Parts: sequence; structure tokens; C-alpha cells
Amino acid sequence: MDSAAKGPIADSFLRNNSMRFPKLARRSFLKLGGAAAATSLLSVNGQDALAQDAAGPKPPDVATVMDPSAIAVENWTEPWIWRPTEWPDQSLELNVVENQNPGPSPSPGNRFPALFSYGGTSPAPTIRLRGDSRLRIRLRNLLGMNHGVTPAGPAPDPAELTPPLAKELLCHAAKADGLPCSDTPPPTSTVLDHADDAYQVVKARVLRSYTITDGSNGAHSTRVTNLHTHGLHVEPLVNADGTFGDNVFLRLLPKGDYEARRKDAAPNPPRMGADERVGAVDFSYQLGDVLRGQSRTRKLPPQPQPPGTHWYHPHSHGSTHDQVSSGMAGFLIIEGDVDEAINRTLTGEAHPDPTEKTGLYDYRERHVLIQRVEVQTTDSEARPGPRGRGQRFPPPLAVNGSRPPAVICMRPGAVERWRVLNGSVDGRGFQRFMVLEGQYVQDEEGVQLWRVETEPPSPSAPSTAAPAEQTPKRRLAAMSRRRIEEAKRNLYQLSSDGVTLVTVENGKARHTIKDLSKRNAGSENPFARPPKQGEHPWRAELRNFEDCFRDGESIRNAFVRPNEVYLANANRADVFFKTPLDSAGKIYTLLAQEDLIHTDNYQQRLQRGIYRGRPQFNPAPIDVVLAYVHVLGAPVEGGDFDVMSLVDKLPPVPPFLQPIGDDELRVTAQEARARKIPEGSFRTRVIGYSGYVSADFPLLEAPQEFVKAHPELENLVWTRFDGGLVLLPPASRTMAINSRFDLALHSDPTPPRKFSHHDSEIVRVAVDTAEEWVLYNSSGMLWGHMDTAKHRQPGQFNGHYTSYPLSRAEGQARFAKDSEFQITSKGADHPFHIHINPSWVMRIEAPDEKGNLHNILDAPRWMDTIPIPRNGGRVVLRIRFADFTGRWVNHCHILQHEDHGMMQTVECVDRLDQSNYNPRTRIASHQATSEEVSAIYPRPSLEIQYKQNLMFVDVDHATGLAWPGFEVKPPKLAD
Ligand SMILES: [Cu+2]
Repeated sequence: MDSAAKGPIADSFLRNNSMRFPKLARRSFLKLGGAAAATSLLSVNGQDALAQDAAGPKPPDVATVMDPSAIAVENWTEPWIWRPTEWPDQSLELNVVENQNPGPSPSPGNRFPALFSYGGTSPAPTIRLRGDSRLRIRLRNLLGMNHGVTPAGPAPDPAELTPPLAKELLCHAAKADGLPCSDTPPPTSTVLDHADDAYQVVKARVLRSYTITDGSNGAHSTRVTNLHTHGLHVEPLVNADGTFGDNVFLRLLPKGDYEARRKDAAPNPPRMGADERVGAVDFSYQLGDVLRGQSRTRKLPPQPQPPGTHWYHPHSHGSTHDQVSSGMAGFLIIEGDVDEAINRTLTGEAHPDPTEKTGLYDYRERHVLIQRVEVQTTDSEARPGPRGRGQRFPPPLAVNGSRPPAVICMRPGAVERWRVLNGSVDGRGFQRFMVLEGQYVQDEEGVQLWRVETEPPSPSAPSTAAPAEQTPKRRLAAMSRRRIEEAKRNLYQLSSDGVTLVTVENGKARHTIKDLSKRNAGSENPFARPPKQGEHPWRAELRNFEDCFRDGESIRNAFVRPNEVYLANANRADVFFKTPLDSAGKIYTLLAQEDLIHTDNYQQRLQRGIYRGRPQFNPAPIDVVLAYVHVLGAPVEGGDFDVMSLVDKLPPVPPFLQPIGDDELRVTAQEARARKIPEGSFRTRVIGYSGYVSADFPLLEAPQEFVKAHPELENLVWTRFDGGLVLLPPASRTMAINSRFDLALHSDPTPPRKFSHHDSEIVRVAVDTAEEWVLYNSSGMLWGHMDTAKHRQPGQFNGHYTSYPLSRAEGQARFAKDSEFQITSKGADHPFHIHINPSWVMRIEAPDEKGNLHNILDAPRWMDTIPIPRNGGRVVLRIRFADFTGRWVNHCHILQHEDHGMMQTVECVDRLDQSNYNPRTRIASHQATSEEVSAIYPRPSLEIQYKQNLMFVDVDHATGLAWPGFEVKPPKLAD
């Protein structure tokens, strides 16, 4: 293979084609572009090319932009509400169905075709109930059967084959269709369209999806489902009456899978996994009596689950991404004392209709679902082609999804409570929710936010002019990040992940509300600085991005912004918005801004752009305009309401939400005897999240001895290419979790593990105890040479380069000297989610460019999904395993990571000798410096992180393997 197959050529092909083909095809063209574009080798003199680039983003046609003030009646709509009390003795019936017209986006910003839904409604019905009542749901799987295959044991990712293997695959596919084999890929055919054939070409062992009896790792069994109540504190497995609780091990099969198994097994009964059912299952969630263990000892009366904004969605390992991204998600609201206090103050009633404007301030609630999805499935079941049930992906949708933003009408002075849920599922789903004054729109490509401005009618126009000429002319003005900062308006935050904010004053916990205009007020966002004189905009963007990570102050100013709520995937926030009394006629925009500093994508894209002098395939930031507020009518009767006055009306913090103090972590005398550990020490645990998606895989050489010893793994784990022996990125990615990551105990930790029903190495906690957990994220950036002619890398293919773990500062300094040295692999912030019990989060620590950690959490708070910053970032939290025994999970809420194995069983046991925490004499605190915390919980080195990211063990009997089968070592960078 000559150098024509290398990255720049493929990128050029991709750039030329990227707007004509659906997003889904783009990555595949990256693999196939070599042959097609071999004649157009560009000069890669970044500087010169960059200077020639002049064209900025084009605004959309102003005539196509809607005018919210022209809409007479509010058109904001929400799913219908199910209240168990209104339907005594009935279950909410959720029928999982194939959507008749997959394609129309289920929610703003969702580019993913809606394959499935609960009865055709996306988002799903909103459930509202009190914290001491029972919710019953009947879930019915009406989907068709799973026809596809899943690799078992070693197999490469079909999307990341070397060019010769990719060509062989397309030939194979062409022959199967009776077509001649050609060097030019057909325009609609991509490697991923033939994922199943790929396993034949490389001779991987595969399982037919319908035969799989428990969740193995990788996207598979797209038509198996179950249900998770995200945020509920309920029975995790099975209730005494046989109904299910919040059980995500359950696999509810479609009837077709069962029938196929029956045919295979006839005359014997078909094989069913222990957690499998077919057709329909009943769930019953009995809320209330939280802390029952402590109720006994402390004689507390039964406690309801505290009120809050939660949600439900499917959670079947292997299909979670495909189903949730289809729009299968609904709000699950627990109502209680907090709501009554707020409602009474604002409306005079404890239980007004939450969706009707009530009282002197037109007070009401809204359920705001953000779902921004960009990535594609890897399960052939959900893809087009012969086995994909004829479903075709639609052409690229407009950035805002298939429907224009809704218009909310409010009177001046009105107060509303918005329950905001980030239902995004992918690695670029991190969002900042804000309200901007004015109307904002996006262009088709989502590159730029534009403000709609009106030019007043010209005073010289004669008064007899036609009415059309008298209406104000609209024009679009490009918005810089700084102007967006200036346009943000006041928000007041009531809760985080559904839990009403708790603050500690003079040693006493109380509920509170945060005036977000005061948070880090007056600070300068490094990311929003204007370009310097004569500076190219891309260089300014890159400098600003780098500035965000300079030191602790920069990190704080970039991550902690006034008047916005940062939401990782699955996070919720309840906020109050009030229109000013003098705002009649104004328009406000509800914006979910893609958070760019929570991934390395944008920085890599800018580096590639500067190097090659043209924009790159890696998509631009995609912000989602959720809705507009049009203020009209007379001011509300109540006048100017002081939102912060609600603080004094909030009820006391219940025992369930009391902060977890140091003493609760202490090992009791009884436990000390049972575990033979020191009494009075603290229960602690360190867990590592690590891994890369296939596109971010570095070029890894397979050692000669390994190749010699394992010829049977050719084209499955390693392959020959371009004079090198290279590793192929594995089909199930390297995403995994390590529960033996306490470096004080194991200085050279064993590889992390993927999820398995059968793994004995799981987290075991004792019921009615609390533990301190430290989470490290090893997924991190790698750097390398892009100029493969100057820096020969035998076996280099697609986007895989020899890559070095360097600090951000060192990598950036090298890039500044010569832009061919760049980020070659991107890390990911992993949103850690644990079921059943919320976490008292004390620290979220992001590394600066030198690797020093800085806590970005202003004060401890309750959360259930916590992003662990990449590049060795850290989270410190405490969990009270209040009362339920049984099994549940912790996992990454980037749902493809979860489907690929970034999930782990947590078992809560009632025998003290069975817990497996590590006792410690010292623990962390919110006030401690990061260095002090590191002294207690040692940090992984770059070398340990590198190894954790590129090795894993999967003990599943179906997909199991230890990858790659030898110890990887980071390469050394020659100076
Ligand atoms: Cu993740």
C-alpha cells in the first residue's frame, strides 16, 4: 500500500463527500477513500493553506426563519401524564413497537432515526406519583425477532478494518449481490452496511442474536428490552409477589426470538436464560419507607422517597443505546412536600394542575427533554440491508431535528418551573442549558448560532407604502461565544438529578435554591475571548480551548459559568425562570449548547483544520434550540416575585438526604470482627473507568512472539499490513471498569473487566452501611505524528497512528512547534451512574494541562450520574446503601460504552463478612486540596492509564476474551 491510503487523502475524500451522504456513511468512507481519491494528494502546508481560508459559515435564509411572535397560541406540547391514583388497580401499559416510519426525529436535536417507541409516543408518557405510593407497569415487547449475529470471542470492529480487509469485505458483499468486485465503493454501500459479512471475511466465530441468553458485550439484540426507573429508590430485583422491581438484568425477548429458539430445540423446550422472559412482564415499584434499616434502630416513622425529577428508559445490555436514542424515554416525577411548599407560595394551592398556569404568577411546570444524538449503531439489526428489515436511514435532518422549536407564551412577571432532563446518549451529549434574551437560530450545518435582529422601517419611507414594506426587516447576526455569554438571563436552580439542593450551614443541612446569576459572577470565560488582531479564528478558538485548562482558576472559569446548568447524559435539573415585568414583546430562547470542553473532539478538529488548512470531518458543535418564550399580555397580578424567597418555605431535609458524614463510614466492632480489619477505620473503594472507542484506537504493533504463538488470531486480533504486524481494534471496544484500582493496594493493577452476568469479581457492599468511593477515569488523549512520510509508522491505517501518552501541556507545545504533531486518540468524560441509591458527591476534579487536579464542585451535592473527567480526572463520592439487598449496576451513561461492557454489578449483601471494601485510616473531604486527596488515594500514572485503556478481560461465556493477550507498553517518543 502506498502513502495514498493514509489519513489526509481519506480525509479529503471524506470532506468532499461528507455533505452529500448521510452522517452514518461518513466514517466508512474514511476507510474506503484511499483508492477513490488517490490522485488528489494535497500539500499539507498548514500555515499557507490556513491563510487562504476566508469563507465563514453561511447564515440560513432569513425568510425561512420562523417568527415566534407571529404564533398566536402557545404550541408547546408534552406527553400525557399517567397518575397511578387516577387509574386504581390498573397498570400503565407500555408496548414496545417498531415505528412505522423510522426516521422522523423524536426530539429536538436527535439525528438518529426513531426505530422503536412505547406505543408510538416519543417522548414516552410522563408518570407522576407521590413518594409513598405504588407504580405498576406492564411492559410488552411487540418487536420483531433479532436476525443478526454477534461476534463471540476475538473479532475486529467491522468499521475499523485495514484497507485490504475492507476491500475484501466489499468484494464479498458485491459477490453476494451478484455484482462484480470493484475498486470503487458503490455510493450507498459502506463497510458498516455489511457488518455481518465482515465476520465471515475474517472468519470470526459468531452467535445468532436470538440465541443469546444473557447480555454479552457489544451492540446486539436490539429487539430485546426491559425497563429502568432512573432515580427511584426501589426493590432492585423481584418483589415478593413475583413482579419485577428495577431489574436491568431482565431480558424481555420478542416473541420471534422465542419461536426461533423453540424451532431450533424441538422437540425439547427452548433454552431460556435465568433472567429471560418473553412477551410481557409486570413491574411493580413500591415507593416509600426509605431507610427502613435505620427506621428500626432509630424508631423513625416510615419515610417517603423525597420528591424529584427522574425518568425511565430501557436498559437491556446490548440494546440500550439503540432503544433510548430512538426516543424511548419518559419523565418519572415524584411529588411531595417540596412541591407543595412551592405550589402554595406561588398559586395558593398545594396541588394545582402542574401543566396549567395557576395563581397570581401564572405559575406552571414544564418537562423539557433534551436529546441530542449523533452516533450510529453497530448492531446490524438496526441498520439497513437485507437483515435490517428494509429500514433505510433518512437523509441528514436539519440540525434541530424534524420539528421547529415550540413557542411558549408567558406574561410579564410569570414564573415557571422547568424540569430539564438531558436524555442524550452519546459521547457528545454533554449540554449546557441556558435561556438567552432574543431569538436565536442555527444554520443547516450547526456551525454557528445566529441572532434574529430587526431593522426598524426606514423613516424616509412614505406612509403610503404597501404594508409589506412597513413591517420591520429581519436579518441574522452571527453570535460569538462572548455575545452568548452576555445574552444569558437569570435562572434559579432548585434541584440536581431530582434531589432538591442541600446545603450545610453551621453543621445543619437545609434545602436551598441557587441564584445562578451569582455563581462565579463577573468571571471571564477563557473559551469566549475574542480573537487577537489578525488572528485566524481557528487559531483563536484553539488558544481559547487550551486556555480553559491552563490552571485551577482557568478550569473554574471555563467549567463553572453563571446562569447555565451543565448536564451530562442523564442529568436532570429543575430551574425557575421568570420573565421581567418590563419584558412584554420580548423573545427568549431555550438553548442546549453542546459542551465542548468535556471532550477532546473540538480541539482535535481545530488541530486537523489548522494543519491541513480546511475544515475537518469531525462535526462542528451542535447546539439545540429547544423552544422560544414569547412574552405577551398584561403583567401578572402578583407583581415581581422574589424567587429566592422560596428558600424559607422549603421543608426540612429528610434523614434520607442528610449528608453522609465521616462517622457513617466507620467500620463497626461487629464488622471489624467479621472482616478481620481495624475497628474505626473507614470503608473506601477505588474504581477505574477506562477504554477507547475504535475510531480512537492508536496504532499498536503485535509482538513477533505473540503472532508466532497465535497464528489462529490472524485477522481477528492482529493482521499484516504495510510491512507491519498491527492490532485490529476489537469489536467490543476496550471500554471496561476496574474494581481493583486502589493503587495503595495494587501498584500495577490488573486489566479492567467488561460486564458479565457471571463475573465473580464484583462490588459487594453491606446493607445499611455507607462507603466513600473514588472514581478515576483513565481514558485520555494520546499524541502522535500525522506526517507519516516523515515519521514512518509501519502498518499505519485509517485514523490509527503511533500514539504517545503525554501531558496536555507537552502535546500542545509540540503542536505549536510543528502542527503535524497532534492529538491522535481522544479520551472521554464518562458519566458514572449507579442505580437504586443517590450519591453524596464531594469532588469532581478535572486535570489542568500539567495534570494537576482541580475540584470544580462548589459544594457537595446529591447526584446519581456524575461525569468523571478524562485524562486521569477523579470523582469522590459517598453512598449510603440504605435498605435494599440484591444486585444492581454502576455503568457509563454514554450508552454505547455501556452496551460494550462499561458496566459492573454491585451486590448489596446482609452479611458483613461478604463486603469487599478497603478499610483506610484516612478519607477525603470537600475542603482538602487535590494533593491531599491524592496522598490518600494514589493517582494512576500515564503509563498505568495507557495500559488500562488498551487491555481488558471479558469473562462472559459467549463473548469472552482477554484482549489483546499480551501486555501493551506505551511507545517512547524520540525527541
Ligand atoms: Cu463512557
